Amino acid sequence: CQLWSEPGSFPEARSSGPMALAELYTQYNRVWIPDNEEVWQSAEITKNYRTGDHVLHLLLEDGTELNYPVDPAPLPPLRNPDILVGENDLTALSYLHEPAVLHNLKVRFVESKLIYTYSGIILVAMNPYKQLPIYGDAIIHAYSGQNMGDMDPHIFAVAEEAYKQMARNNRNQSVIVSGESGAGKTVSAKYAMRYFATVSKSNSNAHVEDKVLASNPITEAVGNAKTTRNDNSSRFGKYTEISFDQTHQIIGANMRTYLLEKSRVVFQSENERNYHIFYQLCASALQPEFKHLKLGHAEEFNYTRMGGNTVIEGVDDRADMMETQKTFTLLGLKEDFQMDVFKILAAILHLGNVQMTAVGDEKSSVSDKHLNIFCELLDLDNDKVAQWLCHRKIITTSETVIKPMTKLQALNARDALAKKIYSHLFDFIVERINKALHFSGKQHTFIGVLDIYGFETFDVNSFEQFCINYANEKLQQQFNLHVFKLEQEEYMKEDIPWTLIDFYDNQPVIDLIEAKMGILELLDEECLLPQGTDENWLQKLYNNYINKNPFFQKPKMSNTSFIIQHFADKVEYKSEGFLEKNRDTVYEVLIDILRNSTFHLCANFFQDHPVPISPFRSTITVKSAKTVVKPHNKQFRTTVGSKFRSSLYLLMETLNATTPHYVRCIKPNDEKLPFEFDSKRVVQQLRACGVLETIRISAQSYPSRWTYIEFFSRYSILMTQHELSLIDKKKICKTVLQRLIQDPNQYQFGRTKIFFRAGQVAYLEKLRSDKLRQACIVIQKNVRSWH
Ligand code: AOV
Ligand code: MG
Repeated sequence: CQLWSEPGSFPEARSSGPMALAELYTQYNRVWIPDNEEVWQSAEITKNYRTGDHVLHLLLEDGTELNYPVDPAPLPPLRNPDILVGENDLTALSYLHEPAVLHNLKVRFVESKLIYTYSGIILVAMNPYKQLPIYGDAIIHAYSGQNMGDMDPHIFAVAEEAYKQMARNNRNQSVIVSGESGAGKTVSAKYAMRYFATVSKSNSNAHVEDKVLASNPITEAVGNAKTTRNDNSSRFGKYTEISFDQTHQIIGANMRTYLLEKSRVVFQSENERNYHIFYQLCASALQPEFKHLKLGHAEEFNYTRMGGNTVIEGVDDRADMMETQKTFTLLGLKEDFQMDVFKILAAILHLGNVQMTAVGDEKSSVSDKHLNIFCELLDLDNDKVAQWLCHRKIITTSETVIKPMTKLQALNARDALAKKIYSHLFDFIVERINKALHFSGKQHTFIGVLDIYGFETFDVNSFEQFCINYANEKLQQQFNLHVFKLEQEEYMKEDIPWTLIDFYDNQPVIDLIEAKMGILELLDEECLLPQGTDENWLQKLYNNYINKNPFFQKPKMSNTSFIIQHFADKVEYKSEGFLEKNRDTVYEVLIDILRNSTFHLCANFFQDHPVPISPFRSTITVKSAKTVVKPHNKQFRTTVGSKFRSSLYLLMETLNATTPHYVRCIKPNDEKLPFEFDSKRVVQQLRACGVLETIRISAQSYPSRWTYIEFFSRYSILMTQHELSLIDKKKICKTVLQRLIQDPNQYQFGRTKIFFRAGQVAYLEKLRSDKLRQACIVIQKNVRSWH
């Protein structure tokens, strides 16, 4: 099955059958031809095409005439009749292909300022980059209780559909939001959550909806950051399950997070920032309650100033800090608990400022005021930390050796420690929010909202992109299978014989990544070898897959990368750093020191079985943590890749047990300009996020579905007097259609609807307009003869 990813290509199966094709290339009909700037441009046919002609005679919109070569090249895609343009459901288009979809979205977005469009079961959401007055409570109430098809497409319509189906079928639902960075996933997910909170306000459990919504600003403070693509980019995936009781009122929520981008804690590219919370804290450094953290301006810390710009236009970090504190309080997290969190964050910033000094080529040393503050904040022994930041312990079967580290190694050890502490803090905060949203009653059903990172491809792609794209492969498969199942159900409902649809199954790519002897397993194996290297691992990949797996390639010009043919695009990954990122190890001795801290929160991060601390209590009793015996810590054995694989597996299991609703966000331009439509960028995303793939599945089956009544009223002009005299209208439709379209494979008669293959409705439209034109000519002639 061919992927529809090359620009300008479109398999014929997606337009009409060959019979209808040639017949439709007649004068005045319009086609789409590839265009360098706009991806596709419209052109009118100036001369009827006959099978065997080598060119198609076209007139471009700027008045240029063009002989467009076609044989053996395929005929260009046909443009839909104008009656279909601007449709709020893309699958209502008769010609289902890329230019049709693109044009329709553009007309709606640019001319009508409509950001939402359906594509079958998907809601396509274009980011307007402008506040629109379409999200108020009045609009929520307008959508509440309505049917999806009766209202304009909207995120609230999708939310309503999920809510209604949950209530009607007593079944769990999911709203799955995807799209590339900056496309509007987080905003959409929040609107969906607000919808649920508003329509299901509970009377008894005060503020529970407020608490559920409050989880967003907190996770954004610790998990979002400014990137070059998005000032508020989520650097983790999130699935929030909102729980409802029997009366469909919210009773609580629970959230699961996926793979936080840890590297950001210690490194930010130019013009990017670390996590928002650090800047919020620095902006509050002079407040009396934060004085003991010994912080200052974000410019003073390595971990916050690296991107070169510590402020975001339009963002007030100090005000946001007050908001963060307020939200923590709303969630019931007391002030001294909050202060513990801030202490850890401050400690990380001080750790980042710890300078190492090279002692000769082999050794390094450290003594620094920031190290003192770090140790003071986390209650650690200064000398021990200084010693183990610059040395490591190597345990062999016969002996234990203490080896000095070079300055670079010591800096890496410092950064690894900072990342580890932060990721524990992140998990801990999520856990506490979950506790705050926990409920005592019985959950009847839930609606899950998934806001995950979209498919990514950069100039240089590493382990992070590999994981993100793997997650997207899994989601795409979940989606394909679902669409396929729905089609099947619709056919059964309409008593239509089941025709096999050839749909794109990405299982082979998923196998390449996660199956036995797949990329992840080979990576884990290499990580276990003491002498394992990125190069050796890559060599194993080459040996195993080159010329054996069609989804794996070696780039021609590189020996350090590999290419995967993802469903959305080919991506080249650089192997450097995969092992280290997958292992994610910190020197065990440093961990031991932290584990034995008397600062309970910090010590608990590193226990296998943490001692419970109540965030709701205002005093924390400190049991001597020194007595804790070091357990065998399995956590350091599980690799990041295998953990991610298991979490995705669980996510898929959850999603599959719910009724899914899909939202695909599109970023219309890279400049964040309001209502600006960059066709190239939009097409790229439509290809990557599966919108075109659904269209393709639709196009291969019966994309157009008309009820008998609809068909009768629109096409009665094509019916003969004799046909119209029959009583049974359904029978008339059948007779007429059999006469008009000879190939019985182009349509199916269902119980209530007629199902058409792609292009057939356009063909009927052409017959209809020809007939109307003839009728006009006859009328004109008659009028003339009267004069
Ligand atoms: P993302 O979640 O998809 O990116 P966001 O939801 O953070 O993207 O959206 C990025 C920005 O686009 C927002 O901060 C808003 O300024 C704007 N925006 C998005 N949707 C709307 C809307 N419906 N109305 C008005 N403005 C909007 V990422 O998390 O980076 O993958 O990682
Ligand atoms: Mg986001």
